[in-house]
Amino acid sequence: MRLSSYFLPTLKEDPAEAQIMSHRLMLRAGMVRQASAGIYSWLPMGLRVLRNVEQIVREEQNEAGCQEILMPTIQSADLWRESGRYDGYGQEMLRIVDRHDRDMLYGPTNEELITDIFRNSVRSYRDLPKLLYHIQWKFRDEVRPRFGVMRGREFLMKDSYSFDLDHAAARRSYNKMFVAYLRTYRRMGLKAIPMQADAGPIGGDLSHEFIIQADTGESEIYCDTDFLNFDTSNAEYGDDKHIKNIVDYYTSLYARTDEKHEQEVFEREVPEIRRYVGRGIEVGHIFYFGTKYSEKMNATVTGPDGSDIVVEMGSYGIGVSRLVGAIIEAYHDDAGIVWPDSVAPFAVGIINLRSGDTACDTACEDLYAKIQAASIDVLYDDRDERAGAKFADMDLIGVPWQLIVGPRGLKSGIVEVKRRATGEREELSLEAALSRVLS
Ligand code: 5CA
Repeated sequence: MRLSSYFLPTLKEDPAEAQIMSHRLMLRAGMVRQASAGIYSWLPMGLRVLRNVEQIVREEQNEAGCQEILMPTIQSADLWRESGRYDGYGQEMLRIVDRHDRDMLYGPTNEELITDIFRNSVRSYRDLPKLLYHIQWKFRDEVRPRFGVMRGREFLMKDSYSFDLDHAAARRSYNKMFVAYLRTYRRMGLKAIPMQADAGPIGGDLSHEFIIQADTGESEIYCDTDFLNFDTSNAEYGDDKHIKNIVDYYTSLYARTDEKHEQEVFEREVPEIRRYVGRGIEVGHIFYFGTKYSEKMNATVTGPDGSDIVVEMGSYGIGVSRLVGAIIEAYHDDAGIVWPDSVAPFAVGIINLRSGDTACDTACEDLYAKIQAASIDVLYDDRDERAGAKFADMDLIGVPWQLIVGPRGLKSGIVEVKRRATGEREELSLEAALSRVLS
């Protein structure tokens, strides 16, 4: 992509309405624009990152044996009346009446709809277990939408649903998703700590939130400091026992959100110097709620002896759009965003220090063509701008590798390669610079 024709409306000044860094940077880097309170349009740069995050989530769900579907955003109120949640959900639900006077709603979550799909299509215990997910926009009319995409009203969520024959099998599905979550966040360069959490309006008695420690986070957290530095590199799949061991390990230390916090247990289990009380961002939430929906909605399968068995369910959410903000909270510096390679909107940026100069233009065009030919996303700053402005913009948008091409270096066949994360610079030949960013 050539920056001269790219739709990238960056801002020089910090927007007044943004209270936290990720929100400021998303606006300044031209990633999103607010459409109305808590509702955002994603511009090209923002959408690239959103899609990258979404793709990691998708790959890890697929790897866990979860199958992708796509349910609509608009649902019928009747299903929610069956589960008993239509009235209970309160003002957070956006209720809509269609032209035939039918009550509809913009889905805040999909337990009812997926249970309906299941009960109409699955008959036998032999078809279990089933794990299904979709990545779809949700709407929750939050009282206080804030911090940009962190607490939006419309937001992108990955939600999975498991169907099992009994409690033990449902627990296996829960454990598998637990490991999938550790792997998913790891790929984004994040440490998301699983914490015992309240199940709220989704229900059930077993639930974990995955939380990234951040002073600007909205969740109040209490945990063992050993957890803040934990390493999830051994969170891998294996047989059921192996997976259970991993879950046991990552839940062995005290880690709870405020609703589940018990000061007395905290003090008993965690030595004083290791007691962390702070804040975090909830990037995922998983629930086991057994037969809460399947019983009311009559989702049963025929068991081995011919009797009807009410299926056991769980649901598993990841805040895809929130993650974009959360990653920026974790990865930024004074100059702007510092994208981890796995989610970066472009892998490489080329800065032409003197657009219009034949040697610079030729070298940049050559690098640009070769990087594109290697199927690597590259952003070429070919604008007629001052070098300082180009450096500032490339740092602001956080592209991980920068190739800086100027007339002086080119005289001796050299370009500069800068790593955004460390600020390290190397002077290399064009060939060596290419192989550095392509490797
Ligand atoms: N049905 C269940 C799991 S599939 C569910 O809805 N869970 S949830 O309510 O915890 O939401 C899942 C995730 O969506 C949360 O962990 C959070 O990361 C994200 N999320 C929730 N509300 C918002 C919001 N208002 N703005 C942005 N992300 C949100």
